[in-house]
Amino acid sequence: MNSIRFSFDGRQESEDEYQARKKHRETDYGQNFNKRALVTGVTGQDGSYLAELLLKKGYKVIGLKRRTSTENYQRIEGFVDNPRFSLEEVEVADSGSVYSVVERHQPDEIYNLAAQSHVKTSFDQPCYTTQVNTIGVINFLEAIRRFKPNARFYQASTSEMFGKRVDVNESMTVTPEGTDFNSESFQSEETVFEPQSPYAAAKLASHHMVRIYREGYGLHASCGILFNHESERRGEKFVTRKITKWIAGFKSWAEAQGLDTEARHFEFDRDYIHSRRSSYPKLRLGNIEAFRDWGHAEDYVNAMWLMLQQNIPDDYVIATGETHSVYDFMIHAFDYIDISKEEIKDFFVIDSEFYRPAEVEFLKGDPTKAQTILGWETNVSFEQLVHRMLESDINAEKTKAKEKLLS
Ligand code: NAP
Ligand code: G4F
Repeated sequence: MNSIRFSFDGRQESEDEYQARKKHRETDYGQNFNKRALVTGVTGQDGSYLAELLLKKGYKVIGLKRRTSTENYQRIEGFVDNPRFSLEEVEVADSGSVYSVVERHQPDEIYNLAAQSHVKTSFDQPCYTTQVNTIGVINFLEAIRRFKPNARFYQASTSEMFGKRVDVNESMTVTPEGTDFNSESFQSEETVFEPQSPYAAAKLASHHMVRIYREGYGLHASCGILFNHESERRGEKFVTRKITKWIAGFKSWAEAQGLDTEARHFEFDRDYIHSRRSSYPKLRLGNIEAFRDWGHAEDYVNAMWLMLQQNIPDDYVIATGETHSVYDFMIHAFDYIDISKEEIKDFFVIDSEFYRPAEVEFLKGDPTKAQTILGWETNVSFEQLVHRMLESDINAEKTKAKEKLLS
């Protein structure tokens, strides 16, 4: 027989309920109950997943977003009404705005995810990219130093900082120009940085600033050197989402013609796919020979949290350790709608508009340090990532088609 106990709000509760509540209190949720986290870039891909994770763990989360003329809450609609979540407008490149939010909220943890995050855009907007991606970071480091020196800080560094560099064994760093990348090539915390874009140069400056504030002022500041991570919430201008969204749109168009997606149903010219009734623009891409180490964003935000739970701040590579070319991503994605490797060539064109003045050809991270020290691991494979993104975009197209029918 369970004895009767009273919960903190005066309700009667059984021993089982009491034990369950006690266990809950002793888990992450309970331990973090009084913790306050600031998350910049909360309306972005990573910011939205991270805020969700922190709320689940019991944090009070202050999400920071920049001012926009229209609300862009698609990624945060699942938790925007959570009583432990609040939203504030902060421009990270404006020191006054950053100082004020840190001074007022006295956060325990700050996750700085805000950035002009598109590499190609950074060639067109190098000054703006540096304002946000470098000055924005210094603003937070200064704010912490002045107003909350014991706050823990996470900076979103990137594998783009490696640029051309790969290691091929423990003792040698090489520039891979003219050499073939092979399965032995990788980047780790020890690899030399050689950024290839204004985006990467701005991020590398911040990466060094974090280290300087950590060593110089003793701040608990860590950088995650994250390799590419994607998801159903990925921005539509990044290559993976561009491909999955195009495939979903094409599938929906083909179905509306009463056809399945097999190539024999269509005629092709350079830019269009024709059915008997209408045309669909081909997928336009740049360098499909680049290799990336792609993981799922949900796994990667967990690494950010783990870094700030360590007694000693440090920098960590976060990656799957597996690399695929953009073309390989396409093969897997098109296969999902039964378009074979041999047929893909009819469905896309190479467009110089999507090439960059300088490219990062090969990324493959070695996550050993994060696995060993943080106990971090990935749960979503490359194939699952491709399928999850496609399923989500295909479902969105179905909903759109239904709404069109009803309107
Ligand atoms: P994302 O989806 O582009 O999100 C970036 C966020 O920053 C958005 O919420 C954006 O606001 C906000 N932002 C941009 N400029 C701002 C400004 N001036 N002031 C305040 N907020 C601003 O990028 P993500 O993929 O989530 O990446 C998160 C962070 O990790 C970024 O710093 C990125 O550079 C870095 N990173 C990403 C990857 C990756 O593969 N995803 C890998 C390594 C590092 P809006 O919503 O209004 O646009
Ligand atoms: O999807 P992407 O634009 O991502 P990129 O440049 O690797 O940058 C992403 O990952 C970085 C981490 O390594 C982050 F720091 C950064 O914020 C961002 O999240 O391009 C991937 C590859 C590139 O080699 C690009 O040249 O795909 C190639 N690509 C080919 N056609 C294309 C396209 N990229 C885009 N965006 N659009 C194309 O049409």
